[in-house]
Amino acid sequence: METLKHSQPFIDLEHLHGAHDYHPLPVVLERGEGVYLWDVGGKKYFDFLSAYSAVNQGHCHPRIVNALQKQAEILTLTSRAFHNNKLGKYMEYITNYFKFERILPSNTGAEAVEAAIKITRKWGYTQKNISKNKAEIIVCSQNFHGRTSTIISFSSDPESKNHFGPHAPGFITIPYNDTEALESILETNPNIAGFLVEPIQGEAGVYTPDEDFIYKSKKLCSEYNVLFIADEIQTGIGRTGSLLAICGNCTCLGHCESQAATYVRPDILILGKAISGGTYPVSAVLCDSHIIDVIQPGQHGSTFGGNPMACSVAMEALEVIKDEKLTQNARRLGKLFRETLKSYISTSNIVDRVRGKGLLNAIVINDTEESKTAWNICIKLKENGLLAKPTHGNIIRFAPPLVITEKQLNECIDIIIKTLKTFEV
Ligand code: IF1
Repeated sequence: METLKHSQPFIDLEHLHGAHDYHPLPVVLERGEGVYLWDVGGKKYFDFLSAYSAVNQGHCHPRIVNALQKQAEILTLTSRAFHNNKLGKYMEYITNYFKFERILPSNTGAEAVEAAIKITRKWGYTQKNISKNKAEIIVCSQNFHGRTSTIISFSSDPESKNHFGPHAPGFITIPYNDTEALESILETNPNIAGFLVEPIQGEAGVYTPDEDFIYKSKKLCSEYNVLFIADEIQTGIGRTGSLLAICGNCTCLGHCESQAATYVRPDILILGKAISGGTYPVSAVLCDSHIIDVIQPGQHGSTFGGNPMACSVAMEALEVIKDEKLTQNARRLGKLFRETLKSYISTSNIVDRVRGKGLLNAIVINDTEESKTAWNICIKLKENGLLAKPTHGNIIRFAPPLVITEKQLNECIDIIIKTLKTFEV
């Protein structure tokens, strides 16, 4: 009750003056460090959401904060009307890091997805000779790619889509993880410019597809001259135990030199969130010259895209992922998390299963989507010092910062199991 007494005035102000576009857990946070968060009453929590995988490097990572502070004192924004001394270096750094020739820098994830859609459509018209305004992009049901008007046009979530029409045309939906459905469209429809897909569907409830789904989809796209567009905004940057989730089971743990058989190189890679370690909005579209050069001066842009702050912070945040071997940590501790939970689940009647990859995991609660059980479990987890939130109805996502140690993870597993046991019927 102590904590709520401190928190309520902050919650009331949000309710009184803000849009009610979220239903947050009743906690008001004021400080973060590594895997920890503190609320305004001084209570300490483990963060098991990581701001939807934007804080892979841990809250307020000293190296990233230092980069932010230093740049903030020198130059924050020039716009792209002029050059600046950070953008070229950042472009060279990130294209080498992910092994693509070029980058289009932007700010939010949805903005990068929108840019990828524009690039794909224009590539379709100018390189594949699709008739004017006839280009189509294939997407998967249960997708989440952002909340702009174009993107929600192809959402299958009524809450994201309804009452925001008229919806943008030019998208065809197939079931996720269904390469037969993909092929049946590719072999009959000459207007397909691209296939936009999440390697793991985060918001849908951490759906991990069949091992060969991404590989087979990319192969089909190559056969039918269609751009394979990977949205790694949530799954990228080490979260799933590979630098990119599309690396599949490639053992490179990032910076793929091995080009292992299962390695998939998308035609367009979309990144966001943890590019900056959660300290600044940074997103990116990465691809090669023959694709990105369909965009000529005056045909795309944004005020903040590629600003010196974003460049400085992103280079440091990506360096931290490498230096601290966070991809490898996510792979090892993710396995420990799922194996430990699986043994508890075998005896549980409240949890149906655990699924995920690396440190992007979720449990499915043995109750209906409409039930409040998952929410109530998250309220109890909060009281027990761990913050997580349901994705849909009966699914709880668990995604701690990748800097978590084995000792901290075991403490969190104990909290999770202890809490779940109080809901056993
Ligand atoms: C919300 C979800 C997660 C994303 C993928 C693009 C974007 C996101 C795969 C857009 C953003 C955020 C948005 C936030 C909650 C969160 C989310 F629940 F919405 F779906 F993580 F799963 N592609 N995801 O996950 O990036 O424009 O937000 O920078 O809108 O509620 P953004």
